[in-house]
Amino acid sequence: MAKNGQGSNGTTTGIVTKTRPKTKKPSLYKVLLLNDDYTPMEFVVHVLERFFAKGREDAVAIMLHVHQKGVGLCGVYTYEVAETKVTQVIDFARRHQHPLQCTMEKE
Ligand code: TYC
Repeated sequence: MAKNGQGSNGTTTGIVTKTRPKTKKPSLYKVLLLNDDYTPMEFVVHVLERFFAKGREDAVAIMLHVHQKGVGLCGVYTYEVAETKVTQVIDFARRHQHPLQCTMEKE
């Protein structure tokens, strides 16, 4: 933004007072998969490929991590995207009668 005034010889003078626009970085949320004793390993791998765009190798590694440690990171997203992923995974598992659970937490 510039505050301009007329110079005596017809020129326009001004002070440049441009400020950066106010942008806020959105908070990010981790989407986590939880282990259970019943959901088949292959189903979990499929979920990671389908909803988290993981390749086969990454999907298998994440699934095994969850199987061994109890919880694992699927991805980091803005609030609404994370919430949608959690809902989609739980719905998909329910429809296939698996108890697979998915949750999100602020990063
Ligand atoms: N523990 C399951 C089994 O032995 C496999 C599994 C892995 C389940 C990851 C859920 O998020 C999960 N069949």
